[in-house]
Amino acid sequence: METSNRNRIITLDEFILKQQKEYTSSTGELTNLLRDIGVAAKIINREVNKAGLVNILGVAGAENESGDTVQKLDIYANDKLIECLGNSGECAAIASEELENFVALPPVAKKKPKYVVVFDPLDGSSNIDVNVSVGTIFSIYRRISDPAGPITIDDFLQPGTSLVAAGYVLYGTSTILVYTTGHGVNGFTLDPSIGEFCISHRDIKIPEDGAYYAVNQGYYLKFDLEMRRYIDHCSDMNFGLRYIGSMVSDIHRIMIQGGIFLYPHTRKYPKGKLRLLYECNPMAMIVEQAGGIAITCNLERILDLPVNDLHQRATISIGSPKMVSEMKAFVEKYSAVKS
Ligand code: P6P
Repeated sequence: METSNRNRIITLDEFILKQQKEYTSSTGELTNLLRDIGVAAKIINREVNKAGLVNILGVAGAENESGDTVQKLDIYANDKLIECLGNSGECAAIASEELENFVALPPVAKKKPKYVVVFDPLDGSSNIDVNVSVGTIFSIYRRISDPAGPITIDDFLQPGTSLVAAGYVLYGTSTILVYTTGHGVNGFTLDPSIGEFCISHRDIKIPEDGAYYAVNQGYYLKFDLEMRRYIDHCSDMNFGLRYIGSMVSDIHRIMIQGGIFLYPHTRKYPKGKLRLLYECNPMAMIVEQAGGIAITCNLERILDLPVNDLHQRATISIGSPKMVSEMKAFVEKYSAVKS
């Protein structure tokens, strides 16, 4: 009896290789890089799942470049990503939300790496000690500096439109890796019994509309008029407020169920809290590839924003096209009134 091909296990590695063959331009380096990230995700997942049992809970004491208190698991995830990205020799350098500056990786014999990788190793890490989902966010640029010379900061200060790939790993009720190389978005769920990420969400398309909004309601009175009026609209429409304080978790829910995620500017974060390089750009590429919209609260497209600093912040409104368009209408109406 012929088994249905559609239901057979397709691992992340097999899928990446298949995608490589479909795009003649790729010569295997990106495949190796994505595989390195998959290995790091499995290792981080193992530690996240037992964080309560070993002495990696709690705060490491330091503050990272963004002023967030660093959790021990942040550091572990950061170090594992760097270690795994050094395996195939396809990554020339990394920039991490946990580190002040970029780090060039040691060369691997005969390799001339043409990519740099940017990551937030454990986003939402304040949730670790209370057993709420956290995530890893990664994105990949081609290096633009002279291949014969050293990596420069310009290799990282590229707009989101230059991204080659972006993805996230959500360490939740199950562990899922979602990524895009610009040809749609696919999700792979980790099967611990075989230690493989297996395809579970093919060609993800974000719902056109939604009934959930994600914003830190506690800052309502600190938002500008137009954002308060849009949030009032969400409440008038009886939309559900879902906010986990972990961007990967909030965005993944929106990718599946539809909705909008907002982080406007506040007095504490006049330029917005979220980091353009480590959080906003990768999430914007993924959401746009799934048919959604990602703009700032001043209505600029996230992926078009010039990147001037590794730890640059941005405001963000991202999610279902219909909801982001409605938010846009409120900004156009009320910010005009305000000015
Ligand atoms: P707030 C986590 O620190 C993070 O960078 C995102 O994952 C999350 O969406 C946001 O900040 C939460 O910020 O100010 O609402 O606690």
